[in-house]
Amino acid sequence: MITLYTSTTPNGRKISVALEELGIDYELVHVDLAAEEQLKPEFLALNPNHKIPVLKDDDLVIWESGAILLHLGERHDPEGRILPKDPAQRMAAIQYAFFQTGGIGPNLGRLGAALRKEGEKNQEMIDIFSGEVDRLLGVIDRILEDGRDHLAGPYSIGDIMHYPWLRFVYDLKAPPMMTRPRVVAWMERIAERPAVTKGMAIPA
Ligand SMILES: N[C@@H](CCC(=O)N[C@@H](CS)C(=O)NCC(=O)O)C(=O)O
Repeated sequence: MITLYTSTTPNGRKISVALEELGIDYELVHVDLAAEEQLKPEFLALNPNHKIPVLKDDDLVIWESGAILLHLGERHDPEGRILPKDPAQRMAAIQYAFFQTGGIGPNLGRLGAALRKEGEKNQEMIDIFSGEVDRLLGVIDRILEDGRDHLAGPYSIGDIMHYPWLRFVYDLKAPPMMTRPRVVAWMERIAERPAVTKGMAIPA
């Protein structure tokens, strides 16, 4: 039995997108972050880092979205729908998943926090993080330059890690993305997948 502890945020949606792609039945627990449910002892017992997503797969409890996706790929993906079977593509998928956790994830996260900050904004922080997001989108553009459809070749956890975060940039029609048609086309290819539409709406 799989249980996903999640919320209406990009890190949580990585996992609902993957579960929908794999067609796995799962129970959903909506953790209300605004009400600080992640700080309650029951949740801290699952993840001492007090963050969603957390996945319970029978007796196994996993936190960190990249680790959860890797687990789903290893245990629940016989056809290689999110974790390719070809060894080189598989390692590329893992590489791009790690690339997101150290790249787009923290930089876009901190940019969002700097922009949402009440009162006087810290322009230096905004410039640093927006500059890094722009640079990272340039890296993705360069990766897609050889005509591949997805980061690792076939669709994979590498794309799933990036999509929910970059969806903000796409929806805002922000220039760092819109000036890169290859990146826009990649986002739109991912968006066309029915499992992405479904997973991005979870939890409602
Ligand atoms: N590196 C973590 C980041 C998870 C994360 O930042 N979760 C946020 C929501 S998107 C959260 O639960 N924040 C609540 C808190 O920090 O108390 C992952 O990839 O799973």
